[in-house]
Amino acid sequence: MAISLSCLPLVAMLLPIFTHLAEAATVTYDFNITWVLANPDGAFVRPTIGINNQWPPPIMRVTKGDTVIVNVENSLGNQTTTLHFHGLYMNGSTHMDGPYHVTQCGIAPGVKFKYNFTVDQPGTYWYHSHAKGQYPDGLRAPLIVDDPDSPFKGMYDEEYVLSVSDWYHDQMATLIPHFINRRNPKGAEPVPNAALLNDTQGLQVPIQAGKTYLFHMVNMGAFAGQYIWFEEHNISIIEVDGIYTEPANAERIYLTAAQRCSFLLTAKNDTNSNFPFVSSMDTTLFDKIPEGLNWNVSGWLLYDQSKPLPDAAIILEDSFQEFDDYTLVPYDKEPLFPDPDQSITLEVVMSNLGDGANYAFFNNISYAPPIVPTLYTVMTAGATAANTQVYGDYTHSFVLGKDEVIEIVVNNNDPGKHPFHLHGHAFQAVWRSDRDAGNFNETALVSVSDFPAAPMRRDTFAVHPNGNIVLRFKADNPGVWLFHCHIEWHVDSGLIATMVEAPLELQRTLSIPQDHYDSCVVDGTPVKGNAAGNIINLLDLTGQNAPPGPLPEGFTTRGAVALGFSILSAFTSIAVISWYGLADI
Ligand SMILES: *[C@@H]1O[C@H](CO)[C@@H](O)[C@H](O)[C@H]1NC(C)=O
Ligand SMILES: *[C@@H]1O[C@H](CO)[C@@H](O)[C@H](O)[C@H]1NC(C)=O
Ligand SMILES: *[C@@H]1O[C@H](CO)[C@@H](O)[C@H](O)[C@H]1NC(C)=O
Ligand SMILES: *[C@@H]1O[C@H](CO)[C@@H](O)[C@H](O)[C@H]1NC(C)=O
Ligand SMILES: *[C@@H]1O[C@H](CO)[C@@H](O)[C@H](O)[C@H]1NC(C)=O
Ligand SMILES: *[C@@H]1O[C@H](CO)[C@@H](O)[C@H](O)[C@H]1NC(C)=O
Ligand SMILES: *[C@@H]1O[C@H](CO)[C@@H](O)[C@H](O)[C@H]1NC(C)=O
Ligand SMILES: *[C@@H]1O[C@H](CO)[C@@H](O)[C@H](O)[C@H]1NC(C)=O
Ligand SMILES: *[C@@H]1O[C@H](CO)[C@@H](O)[C@H](O)[C@H]1NC(C)=O
Ligand SMILES: *[C@@H]1O[C@H](CO)[C@@H](O)[C@H](O)[C@H]1NC(C)=O
Ligand SMILES: [Cu+2]
Repeated sequence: MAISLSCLPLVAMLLPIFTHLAEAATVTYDFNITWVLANPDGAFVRPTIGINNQWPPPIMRVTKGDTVIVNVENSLGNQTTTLHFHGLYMNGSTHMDGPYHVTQCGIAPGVKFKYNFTVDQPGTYWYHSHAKGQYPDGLRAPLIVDDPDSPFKGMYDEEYVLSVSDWYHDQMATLIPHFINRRNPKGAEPVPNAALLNDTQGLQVPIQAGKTYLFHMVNMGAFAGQYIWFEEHNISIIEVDGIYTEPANAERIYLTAAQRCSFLLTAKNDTNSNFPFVSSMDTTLFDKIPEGLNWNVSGWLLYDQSKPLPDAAIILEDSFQEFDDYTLVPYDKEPLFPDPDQSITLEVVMSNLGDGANYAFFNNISYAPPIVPTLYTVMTAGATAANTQVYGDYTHSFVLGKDEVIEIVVNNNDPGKHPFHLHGHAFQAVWRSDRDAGNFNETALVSVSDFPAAPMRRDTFAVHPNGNIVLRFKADNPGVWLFHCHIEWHVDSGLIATMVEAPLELQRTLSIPQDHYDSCVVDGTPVKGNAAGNIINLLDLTGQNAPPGPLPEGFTTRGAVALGFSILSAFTSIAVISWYGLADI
């Protein structure tokens, strides 16, 4: 293990030089997932999930066309895990996508598990745990795919990877039960304790006068969107979420949790001073700003080590020209997909269930993970796999036909922003309303020409408070793909739907390696039958996992809270068990 790890940076550096000569390479990572102590904001030492006893975890760096092997060993001792490679299409390898009880079983403590996939797309991605709300505990890092054929080759001198995130002092295993709790009936999300740039604060980035730098930025936070600006330097956006764009000038960018962006930054021609840069958490997401919170983190473009490091200026909110990612144009100008074969409308609702806690719903469904991972139901349900019922009432599954054009309309009936992410695809972002626009109403548009001719594509796109978005994609990637809000709190409280794409084709084409099934044995997870594990009657969901029942008729939230205190105290632990209890001893 030590050998391949220490070789990796070297391999990564040499690869781009040889790509034109070499066949696509196989890049192997050995990831021993372990608890380590870390103190990235300088304020609090805490147990953090690292890799090979190090934190931050390593940046993965491969070249377009490479096959990637990630040998995972879970050495956490007390938590189950999985890894998701965010933004990679996993074309032909949906079983390597990672979400817990969707495409695999949990990787229990002591278990080894191999991810094996080919990367055929360039750009800026990240990998993170996709189990039990776990990644904010540290198990997340950038994943960069170098592109020998980039249209922007030659337009920059150096590259930097730069992550941004929020940071909590408490562990998710502590915070989630406080969040999903009858004592928090409005569902106020825990507010981060700090913001980090590259998993630290006060980062110094060496800059040489006159050079142009390509920055790969990733927001790998749990919750907060971030505004990022470099004092007295504009940037030129050239890629978002793996999709090249026509270069777009910006004074300041906004990245929601899970979004990425590459941009060019041209250095000044002199070294007279160093310049602060700032990442500032979007405090409109927070119910309440805790006393003393510093929601900013800054670093410096370091032109000259001997010169002072000035404090970041206090910038007035309206002094920036706002940049809107909906206006970006993809470099390849892929035209707007035609009218959809299937249109799915999802309304975002926050409401209380019978335990008095606050849950997130698409329409009337708050997600609960199935007993049998959805992909394994696809593989064992025969012709019934084309019937959404087999996936249960709480996975919120939609069956998509091969190569259909799919439209997803999200109507946000909530006063918060939500960044929506689709696995397995980059979608066309064909429409985004302003805040408070209410539901999408196609007939109220002047015509379809209100949609861009070549819409921006990305894999994570925010809907404004009480507004709406419309997304389109082509179902050309057989697999089981989640669609969910990427605020990890809302994943925990159920804001998830499941796209089951071309299930019968999957049955014919996919073969799942034995170690995946072996992990299920340790985890005690059945791998056959419907969402409830019924192999006799595939439409009988008796015993399926479910969120708590509805509020009793006539109870207001306030009433439910009082009721919760008196007689339903057991339910909170049931809700939490659906995220923790299955594998955490
Ligand atoms: C993984 O890490 C654990 C905990 O540090 C250690 O006991 C184990 O030997 C490591 N595994 C390998 C293969 O190095
Ligand atoms: C798991 O282990 C870590 C590291 O020792 C510890 O901080 C944490 O409290 C433990 N429990 C859970 C439920 O994660
Ligand atoms: C990865 O998958 C490919 C294609 O299925 C297979 O040929 C190869 O042997 C696998 N590699 C490893 C290390 O398992
Ligand atoms: C951020 O950290 C990574 C990993 O250590 C490093 O490769 C990269 O250069 C850093 N980025 C900047 C802008 O310093
Ligand atoms: C940045 O762009 C804005 C808007 O295009 C422009 O007004 C400003 O002068 C530019 N600033 C720099 C430092 O280039
Ligand atoms: C730096 O100097 C070069 C060559 O004179 C010029 O083309 C470029 O615009 C200058 N860059 C800046 C940021 O002023
Ligand atoms: C964070 O930065 C913004 C923009 O400069 C400023 O308005 C705000 O006061 C800063 N917040 C804190 C806590 O310093
Ligand atoms: C949601 O509503 C639909 C349509 O009214 C109904 O068929 C379904 O049973 C409901 N699901 C849940 C979980 O309440
Ligand atoms: C949609 O817009 C049309 C045209 O403005 C209007 O007549 C119709 O009532 C609207 N529908 C809804 C559901 O708001
Ligand atoms: C998946 O691969 C097929 C066959 O090469 C291709 O037609 C399709 O566009 C790919 N889908 C994605 C999402 O990359
Ligand atoms: Cu959300």
